[in-house]
Amino acid sequence: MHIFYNHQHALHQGKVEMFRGELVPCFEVPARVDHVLAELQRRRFGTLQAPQTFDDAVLARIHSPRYLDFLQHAWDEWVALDAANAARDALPSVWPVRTLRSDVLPSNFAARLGLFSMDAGSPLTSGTWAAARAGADCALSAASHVAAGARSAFVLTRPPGHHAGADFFGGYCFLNNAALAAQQLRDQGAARVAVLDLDYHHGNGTQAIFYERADVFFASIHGDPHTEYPFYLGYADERGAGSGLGFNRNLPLPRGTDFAVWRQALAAALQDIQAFGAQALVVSLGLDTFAGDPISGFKLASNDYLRVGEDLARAGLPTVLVFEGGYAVAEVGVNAVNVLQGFMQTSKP
Ligand code: OKP
Ligand code: ZN
Repeated sequence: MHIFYNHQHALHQGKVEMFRGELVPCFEVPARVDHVLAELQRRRFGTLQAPQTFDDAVLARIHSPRYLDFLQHAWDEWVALDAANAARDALPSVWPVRTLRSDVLPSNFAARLGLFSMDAGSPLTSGTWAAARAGADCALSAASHVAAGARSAFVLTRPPGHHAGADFFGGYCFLNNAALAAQQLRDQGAARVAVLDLDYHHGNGTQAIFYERADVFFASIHGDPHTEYPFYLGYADERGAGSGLGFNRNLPLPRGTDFAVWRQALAAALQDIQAFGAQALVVSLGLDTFAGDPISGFKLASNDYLRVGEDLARAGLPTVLVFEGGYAVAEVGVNAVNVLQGFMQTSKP
């Protein structure tokens, strides 16, 4: 399996996120990807592949031009406010909720930071744009590789992507790598593409991006948003809208769910994807379903990830796997590579 590794990932290195009235150290740290890379090398698994570079026009297939423009220049604007900001992360603190306008683009930087974001837990740093941009190139390259006939590819990148919408960041995500990969598969000839989101947190960004489309089916298994982030999306009654009605499937599960129950949800999601007639599959591969995850509530064990990979391979579709969450840093490498190993062993002829 070709691995599209984002060599620039560590340029994004948040210091703090807002939690219960305090700034606490970030959970989403560079070491996460370092552990996956080390485990790939330890097992001599896969071949590292340099990504191609795509122009911003390809990103604009998913993200709005005004958001891309904001993200690209945000750090310089932040430092221009106060030279001392160079040593601080930029975190939003004001948002245009119901009754407030989001069509007007204020000139005030804090106002735009809030307009283009959904929480105060996703620090924007000096290298955020460079890291996210290089990650998007990895996702697009992996999709092109699979569109050209490869059975599978893995996108090893951070920051993650599935919470990022067409025009906002949040949940540690800035550019939606899985959505970009799905769109690239469409643009390179797959008539119907499925995105399967296995991260513990609902992929609100990906769902929203494709909600009114019948050509991209979105399925997600995640912690019940009544109690789990992102709270405001991911309920079972969200089935798509307009021509996208029937092309969205959410499978929320309570905190404490174990692998036996989670695996039944996986079977249901894969069944929907087959019934849809997907020609290619993008997996948002979060490993925060692991029992030891510090911010999540499912109970999967490391060995269960081998079975996850096997189940995914049995779907028989050309597959792009995209790294998302997973915050049990010491175990995330073993868990991620277990999925890939299970997948490869089962997809071999
Ligand atoms: C990103 B991904 C923890 C608060 C959690 C946001 C979680 C984002 C998860 N103190 N806030 O889906 O893994
Ligand atoms: Zn997550």
